[in-house]
Amino acid sequence: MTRNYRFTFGPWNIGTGSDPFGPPVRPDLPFAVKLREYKKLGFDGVQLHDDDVCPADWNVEQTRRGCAELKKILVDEGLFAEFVAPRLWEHAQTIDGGYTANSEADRRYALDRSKRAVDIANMIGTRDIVLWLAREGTYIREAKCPIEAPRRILDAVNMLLAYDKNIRILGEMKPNEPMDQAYLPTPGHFLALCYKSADPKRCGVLIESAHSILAGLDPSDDIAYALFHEKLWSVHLNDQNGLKYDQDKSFGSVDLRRAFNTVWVLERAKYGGCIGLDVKAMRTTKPEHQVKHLANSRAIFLRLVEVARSIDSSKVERLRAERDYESLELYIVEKLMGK
Ligand code: 3MF
Ligand code: MG
Repeated sequence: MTRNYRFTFGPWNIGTGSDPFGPPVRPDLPFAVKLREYKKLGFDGVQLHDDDVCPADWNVEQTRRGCAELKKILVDEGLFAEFVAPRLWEHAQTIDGGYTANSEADRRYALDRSKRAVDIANMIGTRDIVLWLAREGTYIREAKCPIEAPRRILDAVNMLLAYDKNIRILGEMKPNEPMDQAYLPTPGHFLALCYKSADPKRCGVLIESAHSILAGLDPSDDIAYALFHEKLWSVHLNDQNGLKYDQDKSFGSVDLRRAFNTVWVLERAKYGGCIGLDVKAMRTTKPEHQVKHLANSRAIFLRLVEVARSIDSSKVERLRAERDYESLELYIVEKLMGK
């Protein structure tokens, strides 16, 4: 059963526990050490930011060497690279956003850096580029032109599609954090942009559970809508306790029924993309336990796959036909309680 799904995570998912109010509480593991954990934990592939592969200021030759080194480690470990995401939110030239910055020089930096992420993707063997548009938003709405902003994002997407005729763009939308307000806050917003792009077939989404929850939506509905468009190309499954900061809690750890909805939808659609788990360990987690949240999230996912597969669909159909949603609800909740 497990062979049906390929599991991935990013090196940022093994972290030091630092938060805006306190310093690291666990040592920072070297990337090569993290890579050795993947297979042990039952994972198959790695999600990467451009500067997880090598520093963003390296020249062409250094970058080529950095990519070759990582590629070799991936091959040796039996892993694949799922995607590369340009990290457009840490550099001084992305303070006011990447593609939507008011400064033309800063926008140029974001575009050049994104093209370089495409080069890196080619060198490590993936065609998927994820755009988490972290700072494409504002703290005050008057700061930028809200009509021009989506146009600039679209121009950037088109520029990347033209730069390499093979890559795919996956928008990972989030309504807030780090910005107060994002320009394209939900997957639906990005899907509309996909159809306006120069090559809609190569534009789709990565949907993160916590991001949908922060937008007040059920992740399974966002996921189902993207599946309807045949544009769900990756997921970041996790959980989120209400409308707070982005918590990246272990999948299913807050709302098991909501997690079940997600798995049930993916199962019904025979979703073939990777199951990315964008989860963080609690700050209280000891160093020796710092990868448990990844193993746990994967285990909860697989357990919910079993539950989804045990659902008697003829019973569901009968209860639907009778409009007996009360009994249908009890049936699902009892399944979740192990009955
Ligand atoms: C933020 C995120 C990001 C993205 C990552 C890859 C740091 O809420 O989810 O994690 O997933 O940048 O796109
Ligand atoms: Mg994410």
